[in-house]
Amino acid sequence: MYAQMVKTDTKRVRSLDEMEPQERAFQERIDAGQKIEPKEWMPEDYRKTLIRQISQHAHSEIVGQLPEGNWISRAPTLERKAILLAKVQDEAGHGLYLYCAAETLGISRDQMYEQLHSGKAKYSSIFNYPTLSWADIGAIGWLVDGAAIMNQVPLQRCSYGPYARAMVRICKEESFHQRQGFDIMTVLAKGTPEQKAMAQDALDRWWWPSLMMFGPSDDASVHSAQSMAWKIKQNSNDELRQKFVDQTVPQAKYLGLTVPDPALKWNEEKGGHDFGEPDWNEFFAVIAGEGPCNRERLEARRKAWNDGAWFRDGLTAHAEKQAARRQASRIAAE
Ligand code: FAQ
Repeated sequence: MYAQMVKTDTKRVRSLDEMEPQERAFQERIDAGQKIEPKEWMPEDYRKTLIRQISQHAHSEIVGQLPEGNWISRAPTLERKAILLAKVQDEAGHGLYLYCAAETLGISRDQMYEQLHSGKAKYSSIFNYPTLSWADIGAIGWLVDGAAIMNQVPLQRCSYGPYARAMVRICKEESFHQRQGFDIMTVLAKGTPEQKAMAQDALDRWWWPSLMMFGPSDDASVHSAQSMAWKIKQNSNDELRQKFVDQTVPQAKYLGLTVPDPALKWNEEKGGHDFGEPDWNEFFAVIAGEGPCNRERLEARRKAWNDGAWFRDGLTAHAEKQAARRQASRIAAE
């Protein structure tokens, strides 16, 4: 049923023989593992695909600050507060590197913000779920940053240079985030029965949305085939989801928590876990704006933008004054 809810304009990936000479030369560079840099020729669809993915990724980092920001003032100790504050600041930094990478493709930051605030641009579905308890902060670090790393490590080898290079630092920081989340979960899971129940409840609520972060299943993924041919993506959505499940299930076992999936079972033959299907109707509803917190998240971003208008105006006025001063001293010197 969910397959009917995705766009069906999946383009067939063309072979080298079907391409014009310039495009063929471009594809051969990609096939040879060369990086593409901003000023070089690229097919228009390659540029558009990168702008779409990088800007969605940047928006996810920025909107992703909101669920955790909710707990900065309520973290249980001063140390936890300082760690969480640093993590949320890192996410802001990731958003900024990624906006810079997207700008090298010819879109302005104002255009990207406009797309986010108008609801035209997507951001990761995961950030439309609420953070109801302190254990949710542990679950986000462990599962959400864990899924982000699984998806982003291969992006360090993306064919577009600025995106690949931005991902190197981002992945290092995400790794610290994942460990801090697992540390919170460890303390709770090994704590009192109430703390353990809180950790289990967080796992129950974040497990399926975390699996959805990898995108629709391969047969419903509109962009995967072309993005993989261009080496923007190195792996399909289902491959990464499988790797994430295989990595995370032993961690849940170590914590003494139960993954909320009755179909979860080790499959000796394939050397990986079999697991249940995420609720794709829920996924498509969330990315269409109907998740539990979509409205609240967008409202918070629009408010931050509007509240910052006086500061942007001040910066522009200052830059204009300085330019006028430079111009006046140039004229005086002539
Ligand atoms: N949520 O054909 P595909 C983080 C859309 S960062 C929303 O498979 P594609 C750090 C997709 O855009 C998390 N929309 O698409 C952090 C497309 O729609 P469109 C973000 C989704 O691009 C941690 C349509 O569905 N990471 O967590 C989602 O080949 C903690 C069809 O899908 C990235 O963005 C989704 N989950 O593959 C921060 C990584 N999945 O554009 C704070 C880079 C799919 O045609 C706290 N992005 N869609 O309207 C990617 O790797 C890819 O873009 C995928 C989707 C894998 C997300």
